[in-house]
Amino acid sequence: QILPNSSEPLKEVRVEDDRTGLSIETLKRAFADNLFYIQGKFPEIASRNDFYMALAYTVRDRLLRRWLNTAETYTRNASRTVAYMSAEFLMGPQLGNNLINLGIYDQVNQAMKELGLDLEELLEEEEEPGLGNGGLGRLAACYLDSLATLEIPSLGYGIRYEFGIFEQDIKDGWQVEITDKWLSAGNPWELPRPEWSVEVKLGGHTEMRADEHGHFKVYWLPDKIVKGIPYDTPILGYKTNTANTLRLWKAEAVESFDFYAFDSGDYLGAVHQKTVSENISKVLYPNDNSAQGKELRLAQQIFFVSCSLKDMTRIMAGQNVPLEQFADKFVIQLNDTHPSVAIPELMRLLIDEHNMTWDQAWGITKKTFAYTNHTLLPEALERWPISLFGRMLPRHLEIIYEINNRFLDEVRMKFPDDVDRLRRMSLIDESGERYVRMAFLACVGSYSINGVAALHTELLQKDVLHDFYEMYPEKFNNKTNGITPRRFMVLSNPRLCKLLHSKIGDEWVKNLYELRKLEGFVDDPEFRHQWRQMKQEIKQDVVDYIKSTTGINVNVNSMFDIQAKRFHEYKRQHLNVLHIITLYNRIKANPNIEITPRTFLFGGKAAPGYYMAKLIIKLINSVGDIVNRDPDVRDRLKVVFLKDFSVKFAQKIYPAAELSEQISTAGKEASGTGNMKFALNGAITIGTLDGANVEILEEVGAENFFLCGLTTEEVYALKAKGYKPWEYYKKDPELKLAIDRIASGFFSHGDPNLFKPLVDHLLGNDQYMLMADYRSYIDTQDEVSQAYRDIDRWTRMSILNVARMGKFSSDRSIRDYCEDFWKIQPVKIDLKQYVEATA
Ligand code: CR1
Repeated sequence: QILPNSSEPLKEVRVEDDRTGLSIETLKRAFADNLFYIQGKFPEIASRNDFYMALAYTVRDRLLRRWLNTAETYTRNASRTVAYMSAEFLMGPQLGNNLINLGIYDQVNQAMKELGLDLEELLEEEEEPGLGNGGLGRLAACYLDSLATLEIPSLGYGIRYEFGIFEQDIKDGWQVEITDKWLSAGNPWELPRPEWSVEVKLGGHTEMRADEHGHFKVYWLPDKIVKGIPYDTPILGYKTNTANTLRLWKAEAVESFDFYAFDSGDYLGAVHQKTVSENISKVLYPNDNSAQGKELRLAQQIFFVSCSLKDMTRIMAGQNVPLEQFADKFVIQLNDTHPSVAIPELMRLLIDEHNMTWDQAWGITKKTFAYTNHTLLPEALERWPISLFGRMLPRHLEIIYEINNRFLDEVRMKFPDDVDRLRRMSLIDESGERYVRMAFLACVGSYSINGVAALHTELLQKDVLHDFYEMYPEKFNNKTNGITPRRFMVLSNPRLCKLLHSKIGDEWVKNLYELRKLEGFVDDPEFRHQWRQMKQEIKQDVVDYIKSTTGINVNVNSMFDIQAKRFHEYKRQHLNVLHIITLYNRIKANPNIEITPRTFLFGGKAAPGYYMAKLIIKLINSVGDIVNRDPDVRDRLKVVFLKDFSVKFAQKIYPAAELSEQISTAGKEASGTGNMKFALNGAITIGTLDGANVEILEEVGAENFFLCGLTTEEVYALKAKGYKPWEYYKKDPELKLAIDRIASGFFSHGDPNLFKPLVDHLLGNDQYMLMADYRSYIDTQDEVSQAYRDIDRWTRMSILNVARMGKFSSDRSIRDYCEDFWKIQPVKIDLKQYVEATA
């Protein structure tokens, strides 16, 4: 209660139309106002960033009413809410997306034009928040967009990293990492909420003591306390009034440290403590699909999870919902195991701080959490050494032991006399150094466990989580990933949208299955012609971009063959390189050979500590240096590495793609989401039967997809029988020549050592079976080249890929989550008229 003694409600807020109006005149005035009063600049001395900021604030003003009305409605109704907990949110630039979702892109474009400014340039100016590594973080961002669009009450909870994913430069063909100072020019989209700060305990020890009633209780005496400050960003739905919240936590020192310094005179010591605290939210760990067993990483996890849970209890208190109803008020979705310490943390809060019994607390916890697994790779499954875990979270370790004891009793009851099963399923790995197995903790503490594509879920059940599937079959379910068509079509591919608009309207933006209507035009030669023309224009933009950034001349009539994703051996960018070398070798053997001209485009970052992935980047650049310069090639092949792949950059690239490379070893890519973005923009996939490729193939039809490689069963069978990569090399002359050229130093100025580790890997154990898949891949690529020469066939395939992508909207994914186990209904937001228009 803000005004406890007042019987009068607060007067309605009245602001002039400049804060809210959507007419071009009003937008211009508001822009000038923000430039003057927020940026403190007049046009003659304003930088491009000042103009960007002025526009961003103009747009933010127009979001605020929706945001506040949404919060007000949820508060009043105490609406059931999804809390999406994720260590990563790869949001991409906000301005363009907000213009699209507010439906004012064209007005703002016009307003800027009238002011002599170029909206495109201002959009370019935005530093995107790169608070994620790849698919997992971007999925979280797509889900927030769909949650808001579907009017589902939700909160995203994560970390406000001061430095996001590093910026990638390429020097002499090698990746070089530069810190990402995304906040340096200011972030107009966030609002700090210091009044909702919370404290998080770390370290120390626990003690049993009697409380005031003589009951024994556990007390945790930490040796460190850190403060979390929430920063809120509005997440507006597409053409709805719903604006949900992304709440990211920044770590700061608690004030007591300052007092301590004052008292003790240890000023430098206290300042040091301050730095230690602030370090927690300093930087995103730049690993994709591999666990980072570092103390600071665990500190990040408990930090944001504890802040978020306390925030949720604060929200409940504000809405007069008793804590007993936690699981009715919130469902917490764990985006992989990174937030899974939330399970013991909620137990601790309910038992130690709110005096519930174990059974009561466990009953609530088990009904609150749902866990999404994103990977089968063993190196990505998180486990924490007991010693480290216990040092930082002594109370949580006790709770995990107790959960484990009770859980193992349950296992014993269901599977009597099966000692090996107990060993396999224990939350504590005791095979060597002892570890806490976070995925198992997530399975035990959640009521739902889902994989991210049909094949992935099946493999989880058969393999990685098989024992848990036998124990709790009812918990398992599949939720195939999706992507938001707002960002990855409406915002990034205006040309395609215009063409779609002319034929099938715009319904597809909210209901992607509507794209099916395109099938009716596939036989219309005029439409196919327009389709090709559109693609050509987009490609020309990218040709110009490549020319201006790299100096490389790209043939706009060549096939744009793109692989853009994180660098990882299982994704096999080097298999793609073997194809490039094979084509090159064919040209060298016969310079007049008929060859379909191709431009090979690569984009993606490697984890800074992942040597082999960085070597593959170097290989691409080295092969490019030779191929691009060789006069025999006569510009029929071009290899371009596009540095610093990001969301912003991805938006430029997907629309230009004609062939999408999705060639991971079967059974390794949990889902993939880039595969969906490419196909939705009219690229045809060459891919293995892996992750969501399986479902894409199913949707678009085998005749519109280039399938290659071993299946998962074949991969397993071959491994079991004894895989000998060398044999493939010996038997296939094209493969042998390709490898030999790398090994001989042909691409490394005669140095045979540079790529030796890679060659040794491939001919040694070849964990990801490139040698086995090479021939199938090359033959399929030859079919691709053939198909590309048949312009009509290719265009039909492209149109049908777009037409049949309906399933892969993140709206469908989110609807599935809602109906299947979140059990949340949409809540309509009415826009309250705070404002009297004056214009
Ligand atoms: C998977 O590798 C999937 C995304 C999103 C990644 C990728 O195939 O599309 O998750 N997994 O579900 C991951 O980052 C830690 O695991």
